[in-house]
Amino acid sequence: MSFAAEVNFDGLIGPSHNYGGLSDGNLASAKNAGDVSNPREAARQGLEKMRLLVRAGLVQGVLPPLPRPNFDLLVQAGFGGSDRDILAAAAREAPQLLKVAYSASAMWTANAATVSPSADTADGRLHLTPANLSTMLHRSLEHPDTTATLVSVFSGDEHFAVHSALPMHSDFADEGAANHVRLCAEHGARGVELFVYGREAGESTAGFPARQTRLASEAVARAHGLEASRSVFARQSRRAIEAGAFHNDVVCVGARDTLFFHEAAFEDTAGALEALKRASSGLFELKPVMVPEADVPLGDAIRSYLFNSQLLQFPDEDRLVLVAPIEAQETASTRRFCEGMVAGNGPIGRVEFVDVRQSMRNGGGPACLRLRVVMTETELGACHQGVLMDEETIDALQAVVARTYRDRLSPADLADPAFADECRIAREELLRVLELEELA
Ligand code: SUG
Repeated sequence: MSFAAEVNFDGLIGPSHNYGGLSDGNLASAKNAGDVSNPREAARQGLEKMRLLVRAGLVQGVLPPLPRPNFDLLVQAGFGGSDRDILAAAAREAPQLLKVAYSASAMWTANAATVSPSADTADGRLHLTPANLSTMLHRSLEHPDTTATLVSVFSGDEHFAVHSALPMHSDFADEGAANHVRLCAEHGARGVELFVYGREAGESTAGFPARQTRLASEAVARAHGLEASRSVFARQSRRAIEAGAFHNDVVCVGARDTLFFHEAAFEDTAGALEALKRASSGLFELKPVMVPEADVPLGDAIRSYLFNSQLLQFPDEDRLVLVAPIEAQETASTRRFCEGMVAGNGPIGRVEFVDVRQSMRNGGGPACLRLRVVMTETELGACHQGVLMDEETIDALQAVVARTYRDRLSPADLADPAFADECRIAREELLRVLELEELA
């Protein structure tokens, strides 16, 4: 087994962060639709969360925002002429589409891709499959640019395999790592990969959409060359989806040998745990931490986003640290649960609360904002170095954000033609800091 680090690649929140109300089944997105957002503050909060991990001695990466507005969408929708003509006509005739074209949703990099570390794959390479995000129109626009970013960051066939997104059809609906958990003894050791899906291909469900199919999860596992005996496919409970858990990571997070989840997360909890125990035999002993409904009602879990936390091994601590949204401290049941949990002798020894409220108001907590990539030292040395964060680079990005981002953005402001130029200039400056000008 070679040494490996878990690198969190956070999405750098883009200048067009706004409350579009675009995600059916995402309660926060619906509740805050039309509100005024603060992109500058959103990006600041995200960068300070990254700083916390850098200071803790973890390896932290960043993925830049995608180009917005997405003119391709507007042209495909029949708008033509100059950029200004296109924006003016879209604002007049299709304001909903303009919101879609401006969405900064790529900030939630847990949905950028599914990642299998080289310790798990047949060819010994690190595999990434960009998620097609086919269920939501605004998110379905992400994967071509996300793929380009991943190819730039993880370049070189010797170590990395960046696959194409799955076919754009609802049978292959894929939301990436938000429905995927990797468990292991040590990051560098062979692990078990848990894929959580909400429906079968071809199955139609009433109510809120199930954004991941079993077929999509299986296709990713196959492409990554995972061992069948070390892969588990479990169905997310319909009840969780109907309560607003549009991704499994709203009710479940895992790290190392620990799976922290709500009682209502899976359709068949006993079956899922049994399968995980079987898959991990000989590798590690699974430590499930199930939160009962009686302690934390599902509604509180989803409102507070307790489970949408980062579960991390800090270098100087014996037990895992849960980096949770501040809303989980402000919600009585989840705060009480956390207090009891850390006072006990389970695998989670501390909870650190962070303020990512701007993202939370669109349904994105600390876990949504990061893509976990377990990397060996060689892989770390082979990837693009400009995206690996230290405090100076975070300062440099903060300076760009402070200078180029608006601190007030309402959906009506998207009609301002000057805003498109602002977004382009801000992104170009960020790309310069990250030495990724090729993506401009
Ligand atoms: O896909 N919100 C995102 C939130 C994604 C959270 N990610 C994870 N759970 N991993 C979504 O629903 C809202 C955009 C808007 O309404 O403007 C949005 O896309």
